[in-house]
Amino acid sequence: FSPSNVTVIFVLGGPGAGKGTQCANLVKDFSFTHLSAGDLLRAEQDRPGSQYGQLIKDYIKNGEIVPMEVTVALLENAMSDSIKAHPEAKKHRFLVDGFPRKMDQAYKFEEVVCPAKLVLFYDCPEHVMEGRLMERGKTSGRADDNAESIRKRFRVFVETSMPVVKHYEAEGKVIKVDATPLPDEVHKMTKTKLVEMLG
Ligand code: UP5
Ligand code: MG
Repeated sequence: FSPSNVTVIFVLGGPGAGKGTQCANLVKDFSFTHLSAGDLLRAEQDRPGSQYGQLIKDYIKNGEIVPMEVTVALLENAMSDSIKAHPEAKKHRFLVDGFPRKMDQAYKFEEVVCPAKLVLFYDCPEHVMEGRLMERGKTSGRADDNAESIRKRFRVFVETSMPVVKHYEAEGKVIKVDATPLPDEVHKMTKTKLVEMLG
C-alpha cells in the first residue's frame, strides 16, 4: 500500500457512538470505501472453516479486543480486494471504522499498511450510548448488545481505546465531533469538518 494512492481515515468512538451510521452517510459524500473492523470480524466468525471463529466469538461477547494479527490481516485483505476491484481509480480512500482500538493495532497497521491521514472521533456520553445499544439489542441479534457485554465494552473503550485517541490527538490528526445530536446533525457537522481538512 502506498500513501501516494491510498488514504486512510480511522473512525473511532465508544460502542454505540454511531460510527457505522455516520460512515454509511460519508460514503455517499466522499467516495470512501467503508470497512468496519467489527463487521469483518463477525463475517470471519461465521465463515465456514475459519480457524478463528470460536476465538472471535469469545472475544466479542466479552467486549475484548481480538489479537491484532487477525484484525489487521482482515483489513489488509479487504483493502486489497477493494483496490483490485477498482483498478481505474488513482486514489483509494478508506474509512476504517472501529479500529485501531488498542495501541499495538495502531502501530502494526501503520507498519504494514500506512499511517492514517486523519482520525474522526465521535464523542458521546456513556449513558447515551448505553440507551442506543440496549434499544438496538432488542432486534440486532448481536451477541454483545446486552447489559453485561455493554459494561465490558465501555470499560475496554475507556482503558484501552481512549489512549489511542489521545495518541492521535498528540499528532494533531483528530477531528472530534459531538455524537449526541440526531444522526443528520452529526453527519452535517462531520461533513463540514472533513471538507475543511480534505479539501
Ligand atoms: N444511532 C446511531 N447514531 C445515532 C444518533 N445520532 N442518534 C440516535 N441514535 C443513533 O449505532 C448504534 C445504534 O445507535 C444504532 O441502533 C443506531 O441506529 C443508533 P452504530 O452506528 O451502529 O454505532 P457504532 O458506533 O458503530 O456502534 P457499534 O456497536 O458497532 O460499536 P462497537 O465499537 O462496540 O462495535 P464494533 O462492531 O466496532 O466492535 C465489536 C467488537 O468487535 C468489539 O467490542 C471487539 O470485541 C471486537 N473488535 C476487535 O476485537 N478489534 C477491532 O479492531 C474491532 C472490533
Ligand atoms: Mg459499528
